Amino acid sequence: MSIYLGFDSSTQGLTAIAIEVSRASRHVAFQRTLNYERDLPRYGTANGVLPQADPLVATSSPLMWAEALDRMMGIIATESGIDLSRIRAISGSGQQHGSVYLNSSASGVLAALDPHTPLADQISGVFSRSDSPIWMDSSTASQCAAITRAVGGTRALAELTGSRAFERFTGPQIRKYFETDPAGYSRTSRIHLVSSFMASLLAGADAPIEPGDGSGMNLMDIAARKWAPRALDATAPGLEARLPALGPSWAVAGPLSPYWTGRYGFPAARVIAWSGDNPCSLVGTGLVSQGRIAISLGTSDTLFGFMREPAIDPSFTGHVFGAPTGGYMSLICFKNGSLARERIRDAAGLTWDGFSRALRATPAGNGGRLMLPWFDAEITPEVLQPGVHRFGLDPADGPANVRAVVEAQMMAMANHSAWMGVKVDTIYATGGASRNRDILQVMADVFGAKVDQLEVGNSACLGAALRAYHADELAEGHNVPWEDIVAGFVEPIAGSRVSPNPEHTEIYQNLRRVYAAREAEALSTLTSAL
Ligand code: XUL
Repeated sequence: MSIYLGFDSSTQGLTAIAIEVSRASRHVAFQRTLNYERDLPRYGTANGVLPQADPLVATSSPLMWAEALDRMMGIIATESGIDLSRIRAISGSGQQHGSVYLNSSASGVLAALDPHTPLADQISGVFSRSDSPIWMDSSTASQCAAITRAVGGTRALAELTGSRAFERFTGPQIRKYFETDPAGYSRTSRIHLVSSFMASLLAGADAPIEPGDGSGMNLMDIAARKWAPRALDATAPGLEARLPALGPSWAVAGPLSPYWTGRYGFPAARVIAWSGDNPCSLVGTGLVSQGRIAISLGTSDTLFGFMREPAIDPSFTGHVFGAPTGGYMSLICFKNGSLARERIRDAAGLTWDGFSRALRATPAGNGGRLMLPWFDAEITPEVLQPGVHRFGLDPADGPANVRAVVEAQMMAMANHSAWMGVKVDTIYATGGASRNRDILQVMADVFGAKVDQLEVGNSACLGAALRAYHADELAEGHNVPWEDIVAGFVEPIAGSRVSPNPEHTEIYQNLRRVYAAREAEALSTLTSAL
């Protein structure tokens, strides 16, 4: 029996999962979360974020992340009940885009940590900047504009790096640091992502950045999986020397350093490159082959899936990241998710059961009645001025509005993911609203695909543990197919499948074109009104 550890260093806390794999069985043997605000209060974060005067700025404490890792390793060693000697490999997932700034003392300090002194006490002097900008930061609009200009425009940057410039991406954050604190930037000899920083703590040496998380920086050539000199030059001087190497997602960063073996009795297990939370979730939801996508129906609705080739979203709203399985993944976010469904439900005075009954009582295609459900400013497509648009739809007709909002959401997701060039065969539905089979029926009909409900808890963390398993086998010379890696850990809920009705799918094929035209009209009116 072998044990693999997966961590998830997320915005609000650090989670660890241990999976056991043997010929006879595979299961999650241990799982624990430390919450930064509750369990590490001395850092003063709220939900893992440091207080700021400027609402656009969001930073956190890399020292806190390190202390959480130290605490969690101690918990695994003393409270998990697992046989430490069976641990073969460790990997992790980090909140994407966040960056950690280290001075020239860092590599020496990490390589010579004393097992008798807590980690945080030893590394407090290795940071050239004590806080880390994280993905919730949106204070870099001017840096995004400057980088875009220098690289030759939005399309050029998206084609080169997989995404247009986004405020939270690491490149614009680095440029802002260089512009606002040039002395701090020049004191910085290494810039890590959250993922590669955490892996470096475990290995006691610089861990590589892998293509999954590297593609959230606006710095990596998405096709070549190498640093893109044009993007580096557009960001800050001397940047390449400050970045760790790019390596494959299954790169071994080294054995667990003597700090961990000496302090807690861990074996010298392989430390595998950590990736971002979304790329790890791709594995943790079993999206390891083309034709499967996942749709999470939550506060926002998110669609993500595996792609063989690095296609680019022509509207530049979706992201393309490297997939930790090789190949690529898309990530497309639709802001008007649960909120829009709830607004319509409340306006019609319905319960969720009533909402379902309304879906069942109305015909597929809604007799051509349409809604653009932009209750809030929308990410995909980009809508800065919120507003709900109705076509042939009486706002007072509750059941028709229920069908219109769900059809709109599903058609928008199908239309705005077509650029992936993936023939969708199966959709894994997750998130709160995925429990509603009538919503899933509309999803199946619009996409013309089977929909399975997937119960995922900690998919990023589980994905990290599965990546450790895969990389360890690979290092031993066994290239285990990804399907076999995830089998038994990631399975849809038995009996949850919803199949598409071909007649309905045909109706939606036409209606999707009408929806796209209505959307384009509304967008051009909004743009000309600005
Ligand atoms: C993805 C993104 C978030 C973070 C934090 O682009 O910004 O999903 O990875 O979870």
